[in-house]
Amino acid sequence: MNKSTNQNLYRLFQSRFPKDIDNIFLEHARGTLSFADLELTSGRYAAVLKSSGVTKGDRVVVQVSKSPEAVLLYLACLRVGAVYIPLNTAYTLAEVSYFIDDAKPRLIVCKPAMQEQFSSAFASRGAAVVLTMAGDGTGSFSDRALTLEADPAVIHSAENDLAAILYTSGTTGRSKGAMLTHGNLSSNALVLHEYWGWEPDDVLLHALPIFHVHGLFVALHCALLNASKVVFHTKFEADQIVKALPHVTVFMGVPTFYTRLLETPEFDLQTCQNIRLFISGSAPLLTESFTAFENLTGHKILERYGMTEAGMITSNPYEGERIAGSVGFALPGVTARVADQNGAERPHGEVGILEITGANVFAGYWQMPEKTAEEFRADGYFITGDMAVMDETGRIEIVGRAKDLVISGGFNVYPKEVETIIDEIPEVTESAVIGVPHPDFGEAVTAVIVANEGNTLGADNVRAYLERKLANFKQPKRIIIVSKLPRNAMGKVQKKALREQYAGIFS
Ligand code: MLC
Ligand code: AMP
Repeated sequence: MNKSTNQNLYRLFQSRFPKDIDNIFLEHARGTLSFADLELTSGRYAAVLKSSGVTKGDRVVVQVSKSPEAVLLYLACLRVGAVYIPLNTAYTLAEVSYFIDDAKPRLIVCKPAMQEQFSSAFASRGAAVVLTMAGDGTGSFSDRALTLEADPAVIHSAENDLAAILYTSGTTGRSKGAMLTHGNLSSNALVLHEYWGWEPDDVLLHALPIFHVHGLFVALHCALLNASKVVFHTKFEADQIVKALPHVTVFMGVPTFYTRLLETPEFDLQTCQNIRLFISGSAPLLTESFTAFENLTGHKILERYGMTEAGMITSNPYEGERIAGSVGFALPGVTARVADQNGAERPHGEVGILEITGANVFAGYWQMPEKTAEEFRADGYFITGDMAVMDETGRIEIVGRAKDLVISGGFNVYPKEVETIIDEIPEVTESAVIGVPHPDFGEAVTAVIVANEGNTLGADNVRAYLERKLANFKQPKRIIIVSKLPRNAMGKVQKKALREQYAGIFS
């Protein structure tokens, strides 16, 4: 590729705009937004960013409700070369503070209700500006946009320039910012668009959050590359999705979306009459769900596998066989191997850790060169931390995780982070947080706690403490107080034994 050409991801989207720029891009609860609107308003938003002092490489932290305007804000950040940092809307002020300290943004965009708290908490931290954006798009950000001319520019970006930082929690309990470049995002989007056979008339139904890879990059980027219309729901509500599905051709979701659809009486063959492709990812899709879905609708859900640090890594084939329990093959441009603890390749059919290379693999963790080095092999392979088996044809199955991680409804929860906060409670001696099978969320965060001797610590006390400190989806769905935790001969808590003991509590 010619290094002098502009590798800005927004440029790529522009190159795919439809011939008729008045075609609809987003159809949402308040109306529609055309590609012409996208270009103009993201240009206005770019002008707001610039007038707020944001220049290339500056971080912009965004914690706002899902809305069409929030999508335009992301695109505006691309246009000015800012580094977009979306945060889960459930994060508490305590959690957000960590990200602000770490990322040192030039600008924060938050919900209007949070403006006062954010301004007073972060003013001293050198974040120059706090602007607001509500779920209906109003707020000081769009007020300012109304006073400015659209800036038509798309800043020149190299492949390696940062486009976004997405925070992922870590096994140490400390979040790491995965740095994603324009090149990472473009290459993955182009591959997925091709691999999943996007067709000119495709319409995407979008119900995922837009602060994670799945909803923000995978879904939106494919639609933008295809100049497709996106039917945009601000959250997943099964009854609303059932009504919308007959009018679209592509749907993407986490496994919980599919189990909830299967439980909705109105969801049937008719609902799916125009669907070309159902895609699932972010957590394992149970074979029972895959089969029940096929029996009801005739559709084999296409399961793919990915992660924040690398976007999409593997996918079941669009044209070939989609197999339940398998995540398919390494995507074109991705090389995958199953390795032992030292990075040596394991024979086909044997379990090991999945390691990958490719243009999709991130540029490292923000200001954590040592952590970054730990997660890469000397030959450049990134260690995913997922346990996998590969057969002789290259087909991959994810069979477990080497990292201590719970995935609940598609959101990652690192037990260490929850344990650290529980252990702050003076009446707690120690705790172990585990994931337990859950019919709706796949896994549910469960805390097993030992209280100090003679103490009457109750689950309610723990809950009240955690509420202030942790996002709601990280809070234990069950708190169990015990007299001691099982340990092995080395004194290490045996989480496997706990997972087995409590495996049935939600069934
Ligand atoms: C909500 N709640 C959850 C939860 N989501 N609890 C555990 N796990 C979750 N995922 C809790 C809330 O805390 C609240 O608790 C109650 O459920 C109702 O909240 P809600 O907001 O009304 O929930 P709901 O809308 O039903 O949300 C469930 C969901 C949502 C499954 C629709 O979690 C969701 O959209 N998940 C998608 C996650 C996602 O996009 N992952 C992609 C990551 S990218 P209480 O106690 O207050 O009532 C990635 C890479 C890749 O992993 O490969 O894609
Ligand atoms: P995140 O860090 O939020 O991007 O989550 C990435 C993790 O989600 C991966 O490392 C896997 O553990 C898990 N994951 C994503 N897709 C799948 C899938 N299809 N099957 C099993 N696990 C998955």
